[in-house]
Amino acid sequence: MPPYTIVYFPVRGRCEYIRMLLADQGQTWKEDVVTRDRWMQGDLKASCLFGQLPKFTDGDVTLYQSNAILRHLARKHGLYGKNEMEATLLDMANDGVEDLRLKYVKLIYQNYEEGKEQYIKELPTQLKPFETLLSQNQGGKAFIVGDQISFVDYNLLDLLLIHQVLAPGCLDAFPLLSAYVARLTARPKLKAFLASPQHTDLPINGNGKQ
Ligand code: GTS
Repeated sequence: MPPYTIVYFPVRGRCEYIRMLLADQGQTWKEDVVTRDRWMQGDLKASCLFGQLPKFTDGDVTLYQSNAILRHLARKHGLYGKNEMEATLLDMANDGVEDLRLKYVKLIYQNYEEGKEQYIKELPTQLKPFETLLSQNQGGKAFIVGDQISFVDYNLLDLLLIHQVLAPGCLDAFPLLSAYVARLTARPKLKAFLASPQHTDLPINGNGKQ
């Protein structure tokens, strides 16, 4: 029995970076898929701390908030940098990822038709900080921070992959980010996960927009 369970809607959404971390770290987990009908019954929502999914269980521990789940797993699996300074830089980078993810979610769920063109126009400005961060760490040849993979790498990789679907070619002007995506997605366990039906069969978002 795997110790981990992900309780979430049948989408990649805010769980795909958690799944990527688990898969790449050789962990197994159980999926408790919540259909729209089940969610609409209301009792599960009422039982969730913030009234939202994902919910994540690790043995007896129940967690909410995808970034907190990611950080919990990072602490458990040694993915939070080698020292305090690296952990601080990882927190900064993860907040940057979350800022752009929130903009993306707003576009997808609230403003897709009207906002997409402008969003894509402004995307280079949004992506540039990550190219800069990479360039400051071993010339961009390693991870987002330090010389070992961290929770932020999974979060950033997911963010970049979903933006490549929204705006194919959006990384073309960013050689370090492009190479970073190629490098990470070639990691054997991650590559296998990304090619598996567990990933490919799930829509990115809950409303069919991507
Ligand atoms: N900050 C939360 C996190 O990171 O976990 C946001 C969670 C969230 O927005 N959940 C949405 C939800 O539960 C689903 S999704 O946007 O992640 O796909 N929506 C249903 C509801 O009733 O609010």
